Amino acid sequence: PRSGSTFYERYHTLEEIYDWINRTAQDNPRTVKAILIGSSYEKRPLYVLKLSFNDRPNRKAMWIDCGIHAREWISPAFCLWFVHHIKRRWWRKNRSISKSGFCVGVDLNRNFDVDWGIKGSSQNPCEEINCGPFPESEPEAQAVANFLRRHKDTVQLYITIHSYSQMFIFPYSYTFDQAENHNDLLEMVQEAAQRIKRYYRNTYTYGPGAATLYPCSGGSDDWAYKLGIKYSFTFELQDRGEYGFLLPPSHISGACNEALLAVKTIAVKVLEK
Ligand code: ING
Ligand code: ZN
Repeated sequence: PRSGSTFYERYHTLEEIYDWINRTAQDNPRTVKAILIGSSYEKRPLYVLKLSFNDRPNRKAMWIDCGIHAREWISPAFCLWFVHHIKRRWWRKNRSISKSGFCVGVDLNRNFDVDWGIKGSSQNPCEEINCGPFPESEPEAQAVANFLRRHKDTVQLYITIHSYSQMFIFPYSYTFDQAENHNDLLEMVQEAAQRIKRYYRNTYTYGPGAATLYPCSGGSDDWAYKLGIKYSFTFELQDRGEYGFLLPPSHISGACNEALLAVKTIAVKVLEK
């Protein structure tokens, strides 16, 4: 192999490709599935790699096959290239390498020290919602937590921006208990959503995380709230699933202007408290 070339810039033996199929499916259990569809004339397994964001039924699909003709080496190389390209765009976690060295990435929004590792998260480093080996194990989560600990008397409002689904979430996500200032928080996001509706004709839903989205622990907004930042929010920006994570550039200004209006609305209300 040419030195300096990556795995995807080389040709591979069938054994190497089988290893790659297994590894790719194991590393991306939610988005990549290996499905055995039969075997070759010489009894070697034939796999389909199914790529998807989630398992919503009746989604449109595309089929690509590579290597129908044995001597056309670039063809299977393209299939590996394609899967690599697609799954990189779908990455969610950070890039830390687990102790076993097998899978990459911790979900930073499960790594905060609030009911860590209990709900909606996984200890398995191969999972998309892996909470890491212990709370704040990740440098990114630790840096944010350290900064906020140092400045918790100054910072009155915490907002973490995600996508997608057009939602304003506030604590708690780790429990169904109501936050002590639940009514204030509700009033703030309600006002934000109403103004977005009025100015931009777009719908945002809102409420406490566990009840509105799903119960899960280790999230940064719950952590910041328990640190003492009484106004703590997760924004889920556009859209509601049409483009999902791959929001086209032409939608950036619309999405940001809506979020801006929400930030302003909430910030003004916090100042009034
Ligand atoms: N959503 C958040 C997630 O990390 C969330 C939802 C909010 C979880 C608050 C925990 C606390 O799953 C996205 N889009 O990542
Ligand atoms: Zn997110």
